[in-house]
Amino acid sequence: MTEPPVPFDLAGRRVYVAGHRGMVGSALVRRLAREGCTILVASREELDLLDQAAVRTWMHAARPDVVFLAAAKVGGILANDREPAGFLHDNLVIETNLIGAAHETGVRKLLFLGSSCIYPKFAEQPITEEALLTGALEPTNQWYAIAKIAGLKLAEAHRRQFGDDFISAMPTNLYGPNDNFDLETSHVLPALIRKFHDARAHGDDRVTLWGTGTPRREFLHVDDCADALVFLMKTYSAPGHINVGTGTDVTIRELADMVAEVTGFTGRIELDRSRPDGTPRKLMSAARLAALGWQPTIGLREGIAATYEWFKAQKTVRAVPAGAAA
Ligand code: GFB
Repeated sequence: MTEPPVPFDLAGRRVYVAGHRGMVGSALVRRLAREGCTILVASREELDLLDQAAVRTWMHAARPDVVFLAAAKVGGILANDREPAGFLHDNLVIETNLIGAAHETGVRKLLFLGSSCIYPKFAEQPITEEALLTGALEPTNQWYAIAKIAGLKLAEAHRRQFGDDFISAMPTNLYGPNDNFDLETSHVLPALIRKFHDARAHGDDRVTLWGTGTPRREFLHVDDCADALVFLMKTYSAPGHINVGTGTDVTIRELADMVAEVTGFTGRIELDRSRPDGTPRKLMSAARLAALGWQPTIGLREGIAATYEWFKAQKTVRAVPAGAAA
């Protein structure tokens, strides 16, 4: 059952985007420019989100009315598998600091950003919001998943205990400008853009895919994601989290063929089966968000081409090394 829309206007509000330099945070800043609100941001040097006292002090001084909690330690399948303590600890601390300070300073509305990896490894596809906590998680990213599940539950607990209007959104795999292009710590799509681009630039005739190429993944352009998050902030106000995706998926091999075609790479694609496949599939149901009235607009081929144009136009791109906060 989908809740009736609860209009919440952002015009004239003080809107804090936590994680504004990241891929999602920077897309939110771009999208919020159209809302007639005051956008608040804090650089890592100005505010260490892992420091509870600093977060409370900053929030009391800045007094945002609205918070988009897009700050997190994020990474691809290898980074998650190699840094379990980092992914669990840092994400728990960031979310508890910000949600606690938002409550303490009377923030009117907060949106917590999770991830599709919160769902069981073998959840029935497409995955509905009700599948949460119905089965075992994918081992490689269970640490990040448990932190994100805790965050969405904390937002729900604040609504239940204090009446705080805190909501949660669970986006699928995202890609676009300001992504992380480090070949060891990134997600698959930016990694493939960089691999095919470099192979073509260096005249290499082969590119290596991790795993078997058979897992399926759903990909949403980050500008579509930011539009969905602003839509939810302006219309949704209820306990349950909402999936944010496209409702369609491709195999990793199909994705690789698409990126090869966009980058003009014509060599061979090889498989490194020593690397993990992770979850075989994690296609989410987009029905609840569609019922609220939102649809994505950027197709995958179009989005990859636009991201590649952005990538080529950068002098340097973000490459977050292992162990660093994203
Ligand atoms: O995007 P990815 O790292 O994360 O991997 P997940 C997706 C699939 O792409 C896996 C394959 O089956 C990888 O084996 N793959 C093939 C590659 N070549 C590459 C490559 O060069 N680099 C990478 N990274 N993958 C993440 C979670 O899972 O999903 C995060 O670990 C988060 O916590 C994110 O939830 C949304 O999609 O498997």
